[in-house]
Amino acid sequence: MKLYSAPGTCATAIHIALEWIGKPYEVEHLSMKQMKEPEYLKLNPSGVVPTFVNNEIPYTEAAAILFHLTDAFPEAELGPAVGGENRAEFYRWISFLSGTLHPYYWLHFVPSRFTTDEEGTEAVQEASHVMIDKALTQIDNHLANRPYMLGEKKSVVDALLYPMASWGYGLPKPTSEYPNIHDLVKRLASEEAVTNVHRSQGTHPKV
Ligand SMILES: N[C@@H](CCC(=O)N[C@@H](CS)C(=O)NCC(=O)O)C(=O)O
Repeated sequence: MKLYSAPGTCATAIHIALEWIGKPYEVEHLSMKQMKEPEYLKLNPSGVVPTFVNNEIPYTEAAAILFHLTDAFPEAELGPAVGGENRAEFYRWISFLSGTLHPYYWLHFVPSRFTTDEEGTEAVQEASHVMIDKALTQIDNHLANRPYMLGEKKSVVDALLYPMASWGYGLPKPTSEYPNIHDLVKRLASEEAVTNVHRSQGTHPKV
């Protein structure tokens, strides 16, 4: 198993999931430039991370990879089983993080991609902060009466939230102002699996 990742990105979630699975894997950290090279584009035509390769089959899209790993390694209990209680919540939150929260961050990190007005990037970022706050508030409220996103049990939803909540520490309203998310990030950051991921990336927890 091989993961193509980059430090601090959403691919961190897949890296955490591989640590939780506990089987041998390798990781290659790519630069933004390497993600656009023809060899890599053959694996991931979007030119982004993550890409997960197993038995020479490349898998792309963080959400799809997390669903796949959950079903391929049931013994690792990365999420609820197909047809089981909570599976719909599992789809819901992976979709929300990947399809709603994550794109809001693009406006913050690469605002120039979302306006043709050279003077307009600051306004794009400001708009993103409003949208990110709306999504993080929803997540924080959800976590008010449960320790993990799916209830009492940790899952790859929490792994996907980890990098996205970590990005928020650099925003005008930092993640520390969402107490339940902040608490979950702290608990995950103290895990050996997450420490191993940070070591491999050469990064540190934001908490
Ligand atoms: N929809 C894709 C988005 C992946 C994505 O945006 N990855 C970012 C890192 S978090 C990236 O590689 N960005 C490089 C770029 O946009 O050029 C997924 O969920 O896998």
